[in-house]
Amino acid sequence: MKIVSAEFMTGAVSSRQYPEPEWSELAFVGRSNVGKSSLINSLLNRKKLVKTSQTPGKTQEINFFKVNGDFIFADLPGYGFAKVPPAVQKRWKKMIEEYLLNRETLLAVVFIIDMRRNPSPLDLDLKNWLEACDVDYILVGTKADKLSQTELKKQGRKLNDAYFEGEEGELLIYSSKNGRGRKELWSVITALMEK
Ligand SMILES: Nc1nc2c(ncn2[C@@H]2O[C@H](COP(=O)(O)OP(=O)(O)OP(=O)(O)O)[C@@H](O)[C@H]2O)c(=O)[nH]1
Ligand SMILES: [Mg+2]
Repeated sequence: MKIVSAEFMTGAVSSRQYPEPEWSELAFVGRSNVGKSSLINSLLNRKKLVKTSQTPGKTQEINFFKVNGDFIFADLPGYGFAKVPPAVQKRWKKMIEEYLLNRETLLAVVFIIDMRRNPSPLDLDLKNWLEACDVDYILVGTKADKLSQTELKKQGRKLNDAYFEGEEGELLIYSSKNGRGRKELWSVITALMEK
């Protein structure tokens, strides 16, 4: 996909603040600090369109970006960061669920996990929840640049087993640092958009 334009639209904490439902939308979801905002920047070839941070819990609202004047990327706050007070965690969870359940223009979720981490209960909960609610998702394992080829193979197998055992589906390996998987992810996204 050639990126002609990418711009920030608005941030929202409740559905009243979402942009008008006029364009197809993809949402980027995953644990706090997993690399959601970096992945959006990498897909859009922008270094700083979306703020990234080494401090988990940076993205605290849903941020909407218009791409090529034609569709929307929504960057969701990360879940599961232990240092966020329980009340805030609860509010975020509500915010994410409200969005995923009600956003009528949502095409699919880009569900991001860390290639280096073993399958976590929180992530598997999200997977089951997405499936129960009938939300389509693409599972992406990011930060692949931090592993050797051998380790990647092993982790890839482990994660695929945990997430897709006996089912259709495959983890897409990604790195926002070196662009690995970018082409593959775009082709999955464009196929979804043309459906
Ligand atoms: N090496 C490497 N580092 C990455 C990659 N993706 C993200 N990072 C780093 O991971 C940290 C977190 O990245 P963010 O993109 O801010 O993560 P996030 O999921 O948006 O975080 P929250 O908004 O806090 O939930 C930053 O220090 C990034 O530079 C990657 O593919 N490779
Ligand atoms: Mg972020």
